[in-house]
Amino acid sequence: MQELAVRSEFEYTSETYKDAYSRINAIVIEGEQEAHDNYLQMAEILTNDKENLIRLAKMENRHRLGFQSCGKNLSVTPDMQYAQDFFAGLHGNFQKAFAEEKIVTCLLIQSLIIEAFAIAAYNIYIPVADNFARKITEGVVKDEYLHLNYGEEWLKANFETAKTELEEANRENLPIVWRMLNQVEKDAKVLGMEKEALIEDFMISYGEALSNIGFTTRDIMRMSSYGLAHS
Ligand code: PL3
Ligand code: FE2
Ligand code: FE2
Repeated sequence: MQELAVRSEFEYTSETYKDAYSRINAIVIEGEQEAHDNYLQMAEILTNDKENLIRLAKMENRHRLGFQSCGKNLSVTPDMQYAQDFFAGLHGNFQKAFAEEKIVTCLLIQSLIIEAFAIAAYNIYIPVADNFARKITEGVVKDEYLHLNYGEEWLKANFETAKTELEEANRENLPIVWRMLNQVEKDAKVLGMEKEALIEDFMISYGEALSNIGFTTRDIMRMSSYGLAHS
């Protein structure tokens, strides 16, 4: 009944909590850094929309600084090497797509998959966060909806030409997300976040985005299940 209110400040300073936080905090910092870099790279391809994409990149930079201060506030040193390894799969696929100027794939990876993952993580984190981190995360998650919307709008406007590449990019990248979720499950639980809740929130944001872009319910069901069975 009072579950939300009973997390004491003591838990946030326990060694168990701080150990899990050193990885989760690093993941979020690395994710924001990569998001920043990804929007700047996309600005090089979508030159018509350059200003807008640079604006999004700057927001990601502020997010990174915010989460760095959350770690400092708990006297936690983020394990950045762990986080770089965590993102290696999506990072590699984004860089490959960028080199081939496959902007549809770049948008799917960053603006749909990574943003929906961030939205799920931040929404589930907010009710169990310490007061300092909660305020920061509440501000950040509002921006992430704008980023998801950016990808949605672009892909919706180009749906007919983007459809095949979107399906292919979904098939290659969604299984990576399920693996990332499995990898983070234990640490997330220490912070009070359940894997099922993360999956549910992710599927809602990602599925709604695919629907707004123009996919049918049938398409969305098929696309969402890629990789789930084998994760
Ligand atoms: C895009 O703007 C940012 C990308 C960040 C990706 C974050 C993924 C986080 C997955 C880890 C789940 C636990 C999150 C805890 C929240 C502080
Ligand atoms: Fe962000
Ligand atoms: Fe973002």
